[in-house]
Parts: sequence; structure tokens; C-alpha cells
Amino acid sequence: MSELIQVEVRDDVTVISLTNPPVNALSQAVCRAVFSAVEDAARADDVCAIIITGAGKTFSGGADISEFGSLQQSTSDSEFPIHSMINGIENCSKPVIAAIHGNALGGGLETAIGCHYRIAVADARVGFPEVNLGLIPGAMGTQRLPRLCGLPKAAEICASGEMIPARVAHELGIIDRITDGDLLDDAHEYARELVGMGDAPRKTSEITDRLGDIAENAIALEQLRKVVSKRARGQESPFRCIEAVEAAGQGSFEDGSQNEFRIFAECLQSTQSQGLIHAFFGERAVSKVPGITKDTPRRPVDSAAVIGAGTMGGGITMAYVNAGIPVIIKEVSQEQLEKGIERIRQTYGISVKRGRMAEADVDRKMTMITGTTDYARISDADIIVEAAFEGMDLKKQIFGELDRIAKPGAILASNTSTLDIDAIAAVTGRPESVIGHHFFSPANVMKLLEMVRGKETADDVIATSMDLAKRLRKVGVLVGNCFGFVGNRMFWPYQREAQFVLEEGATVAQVDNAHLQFGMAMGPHAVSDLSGIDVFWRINQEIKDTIPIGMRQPLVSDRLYELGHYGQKIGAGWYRYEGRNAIPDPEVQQLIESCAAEAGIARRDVSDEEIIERTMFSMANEGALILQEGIAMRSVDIDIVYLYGYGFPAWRGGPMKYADTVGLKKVYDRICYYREAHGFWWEPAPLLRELAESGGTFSGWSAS
Ligand code: 3H9
Repeated sequence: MSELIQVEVRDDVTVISLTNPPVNALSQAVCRAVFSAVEDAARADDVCAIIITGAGKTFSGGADISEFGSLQQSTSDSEFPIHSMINGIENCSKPVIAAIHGNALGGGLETAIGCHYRIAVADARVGFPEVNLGLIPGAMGTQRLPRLCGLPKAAEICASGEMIPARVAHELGIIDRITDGDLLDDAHEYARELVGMGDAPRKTSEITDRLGDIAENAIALEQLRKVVSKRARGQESPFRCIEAVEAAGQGSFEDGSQNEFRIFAECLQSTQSQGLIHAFFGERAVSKVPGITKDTPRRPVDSAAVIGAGTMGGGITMAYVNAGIPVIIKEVSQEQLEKGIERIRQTYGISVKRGRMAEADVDRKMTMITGTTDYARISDADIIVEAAFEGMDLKKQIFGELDRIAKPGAILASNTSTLDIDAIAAVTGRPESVIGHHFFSPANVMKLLEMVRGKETADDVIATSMDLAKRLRKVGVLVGNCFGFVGNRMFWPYQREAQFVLEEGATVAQVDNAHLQFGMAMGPHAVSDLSGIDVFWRINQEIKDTIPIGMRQPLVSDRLYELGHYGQKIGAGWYRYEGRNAIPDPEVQQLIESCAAEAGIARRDVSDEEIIERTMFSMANEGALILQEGIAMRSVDIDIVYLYGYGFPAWRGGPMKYADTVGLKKVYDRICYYREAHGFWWEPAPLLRELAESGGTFSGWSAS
């Protein structure tokens, strides 16, 4: 018996349990073991049925993603043991029943629908998340699923990657029976019933009555393609999923499976799937901080205080309350406090209108929020998160107060997006308790939490913060202290180049569209308008003395600030706004041209390719500096910051992975070219030069 599975014969039923923790991934070895256990059971005279289940918390999280690298060159599905296993199960002469709890995802669901019957506990979930890895279900899932629930639904499940609750899957015909009792007992009973009734194995691949009509399917799939186009942002896998499912209605199961294998193999070799798999493992890697273990002590966080009831403070409050942690908000005036709390209620109200929350939930959450204008009232909070305006003097004054009133052991977190966390910590007598918790707006929605470690931040504060990120349903990334940390430090050259190309001849809409085409959630100018041109101006005031002499500075954004074009909130920024609709503004275009003329900048046609090179390569170059300075521990930390905080397309893997994909030699050469063409601020980072010369990658680089 293999260690990767356990086989037990209970009465006359063989139970094969996957025992490959933590998620029972179907590695090649697991698949081979299951295949041979099924063969053994099929041969055994004293066995009348087989149950396949997962040991531990789950059925299976799918094929083992870490093995995909070695499968990239495979040219035949026979090289995939998962195919042999599933076909072996389906061809077994005795009924095979999948008993599902936890998740049956990807290859896990493909295995389950390769079984003849399926029983699941009510809170189990099934789905095909391959699309989120840039892939399609590749073990005949795109051919079996439509035979159970019809083509349009199957295509939607594959293209969305959503996890479907077992009860819904039952209604759709994917699961045969739901149990509220003991899964294995009920699976046994089911097996015995099937055998008693003489029900022969039912092969999903031979079901045809749900495949529907070709013409009707084509209309439904066309509709689905339109829906998918709206959110795909350049990602190909959702369309490839639909293409594979469509074939199920057009030919035999075998032809459809061959077609699926071809598409799967193409996806597996694509840079998109490499980017998304990098993001999958990256999201998990960032939670592992060297030196912080499960034995590192934690501080309790059962209550929080938030300083400031503005947009950020309100969003942070909601993030805490949504995680079940009560919050007391401190504001300077009663009026601002009430305004802020009312805004929170209104935001929850929008969720109610959209059907995402019940009115009673809002009332319950609102009772967890209290307010004060008195520092003394927040002294008992386990954590205090400062979310005031971005100004060092103000932050220092607040942290001085916090040091005076906060109880010993309280964590003092600043939501600063750029400022020196050590300078803030230095005004307290407890710098070890101070840390940056940089939330992204809207803080109740955005998944990134950039955690800034000061030079004296204690390990237990870091460990508590990383755990807290998970409780708040955020992806916490620990970074070092410098201007802008990882995210905004790299955003500065990105924004700078986005403005320089305007001065040189591009238009605001061209720059933003080039970025949307690249896959960014928003263009750089739309982001400025959303964040507030006044916010950028204020940060620029903080750093203006640190800008090297002779360095070119953007000319237009300060002028927009002076004209009161603060962005979307007042209906005018880089664009004019009608509601949320951004409309190119001819006056802004004139302003850009006159600024360029005053500075003697000759205008020319700037290609989209140059726009992307200049924003992306300048950002990657800054990322290289951040890496060599140790501000980010690994390039994947930078990538995850950008995927979850800045709308970088996940299928590109992040800015550092994107540079790796382009090739660091090319990135380096182009940066050298721009240095000659523009100036010293394009100086390539030494680490980039080193990797370009040695043929290395950021992903493969480590500090040691
Ligand atoms: C597929 O099936 C292709 C087939 O169609 C065709 C093949 C030919 N493989 O997320 P967690 C690791 S593609 C390898 O923290 P949770 C994960 O890296 C697959 N490793 O747990 C982590 O490792 P570590 C389709 C995997 O409870 C640990 O398990 N399936 C896999 O929060 C715990 O993970 C998917 O895309 C895997 N398949 O969430 C599902 N899955 O501890 C991907 C997880 O070293 N997985 N690991 O950091 C998930 O969505 C979540 O992990 C899951 C559990 C919901 C299952």
C-alpha cells in the first residue's frame, strides 16, 4: 500500500482514501497508486463496489501544480497518469462512488465525475479553478462536465473558476446525493443500494442526453464570451475553456478529449499560465517570513482603534468589523466623526442594495463601531491604526499621543503610504510596537496589506500582523522601510514616465488605453484622478528636498493641482467626469502642450510600445534596487504587492515576473538606451545589470 493513499475493505466495499496533505493534490504518484488500487478492487471477488474519498479536511485540490513544469513538454495524454487513473475508474466493472467533503477542485472534480456516482456533504464545494492558473481542465473535465449539467453551464463553470456549493452542484446534476450525516457511512449505504438494485457502473462519458442542441449552445456560448470579455483584461484561458467545452457538443467524447488535451498543452506552455502559477505560489510564499515561525509569540488582537474617520479610516474600520473585531474611531471633531460613521453605514447600505448583505447584518456591524474625540477612550485597544493625512508632522504628533495613552503591549500601526516608519516610531518610547499597515483604497475591498517593518519592530508584532492580515482577509506582504516602501516607491517612476510621455507627445487617453491593453485594471492617469491629484501633490511636498539636482520633474500635475483639478472627487483631474465617466479634457491637453512648449520639449508621436516600456521598465528597475537594498525579501513579494494593490494583470505574474518574461537582457539594454536618450534617472540598477549579464532572472535570484 502506498503512503499517498489508504485502502481499506469495509464489509464488501473498498474505500480508497487520498492521503496527500494538505490538499490531497493528485501528484503523478498519487494517480498511479489510485489506478492500481482500483484495479486490485476490480479483481477482488469479495468486493462489490469502490468508494474514493479524501483523508483529512478535503477531497482533493486538484492535480499537483508543482509538477506542471515537468509536464510542459509532454506530447500525449498518455504521459499524464491522471488520465489513466480517471479512465481506469470509469472503465471499472464495479460501481465507483466519489465521497466528497471540503473541496473537489480541478483534477479532483475530474476524478469525481470520472466516478460513476457522487455523494457530498452539504458544505463541500466543487469547481474548475484551472482558469485562474491560465489553464483549462485538462483531464477530460471539459468533456464530462457538460454531459452532467449541459454545455452552457459547464462552460460558465470552467471559464469562471468559481467554487460551487454542493447543493447547487446537486441541483445542476453534478452531484447525485447530498448527505447531512456521516459521509462514509452514507456512501457505503449508497453503494449497497446501487449494488442491490443491480445498477451497473454509469459512465459519464457515455451520457449524451444533456449535451443539447449545437445551434442553441452556440448562441449561449457567444453570450458567455461577451460576459467573459468584460472581465478578462487580456487573459486567454477563459476563452480557451469555452472553446474546449464547445467541442463536447460537436463530436465524440474521444475527439473532444483530444481537442482538450491540445488546448491544455498550449495553455501550459503559455507565459500567461506561467505568470498565474507564479502568482498562485507567490500569494502563499509571501505569508512565510524568514525568522517568524508558528512558535513566535503573538499579541492578542480582540479590539481595535482607528485614528481618522476619512475614506481610509472608514475602510479600515469596515475591514476590522467584517473580521469580527470591534473598532473605536477617534476623530478631532464630533462632526467629522459622525460624518465618517454615516459614510460607513452608507457603504454597507450599498452592499444591502446589491443583495450582498442583510439589513440586520448592517445593524449588527454598526453596533461594533463606536466613536470618540478623546484619546483617553482608545487606551484599551489591542491595536491602534493611524489613518490620518499623509504628513510627517501630523503623524509624529499622533504617535506622541498614542505613546502617552495606549496600554502596554498595544500595537501601534500607521497607515502611511510613503513616510519613514522609523521616524514615526522614534517619537514613541516603544518603537518595537510600531509597524506600518499600509491599506489600499477602498480598504474594505482591496486585498493588499503592505506591512512595513521598522528597524526596531519586534518579531511578535510582525507575527501578529501577518496573522491579522489573514483574519482581515488580506494578503499581507512584509516589506522594509524607505520612501513609498515597495508599492509607492515603484509607482513613482511609473507615474513619472506616464507623465513624461504626455509632455513628449502622447495623450492622456492614449497612455491610459495602452495600459488597459497591457492588462492593467486602470490607466495611470485614471488612477491619479481616483486617488486624488492633491494627495500626490501633498506627498511630493514631503519629498521635494530629496530629489536629485538636475532630475527631470513632471510639469503638469502640479499645475492641475493649482487649478483645483483634484481628480474624480471634484469632477475634474486629468479627465473631466460625468458621474464616473472619464472624458478626455481638451483644456488639459492644451495645458500639457503649453507646459511642454515652455520647457522646450519637442512633441512627437510616441508609440504604445514606448509608453509601456517606459512605465514598466522604469518600475522594474526600481524593483531591482528595492531587492538589492533588501526592502523586499524576494521578487515575488514585489509581484504580489502589484497584483493585489495596483491592478497589475495577474496573468503577467507581476512587474518583476513580467521583466523576467521579456528577458532581463532586453530590459537592461532598453534602460541603457533610455538613459542615453533622457538622463541619469534611467541608470540601470546594479542587480539588473548583473542578472542581465549572467542570464539570470529576478524570480530565480535570492539575496544570500
Ligand atoms: C489541475 O487540476 C489540472 C487538471 O485539470 C489537469 C491536469 C493534467 N497542487 O491555499 P492553501 C498547496 S490544476 C499543489 O494555503 P487553503 C499550496 O501551495 C489544479 N499544491 O490552503 C499550499 O502549500 P504551502 C487545479 C497545492 O486551505 C498548501 O497546499 N486546482 C495545490 O487556504 C495549502 O494551500 C486549483 O487550482 C495543488 N493543486 O485552500 C486549486 N493546491 O503550504 C488550487 C494547494 O507549501 N488550490 N496546494 O504554501 C486552492 O485553491 C487552495 O489551495 C485550496 C485550499 C482551496 C485547495
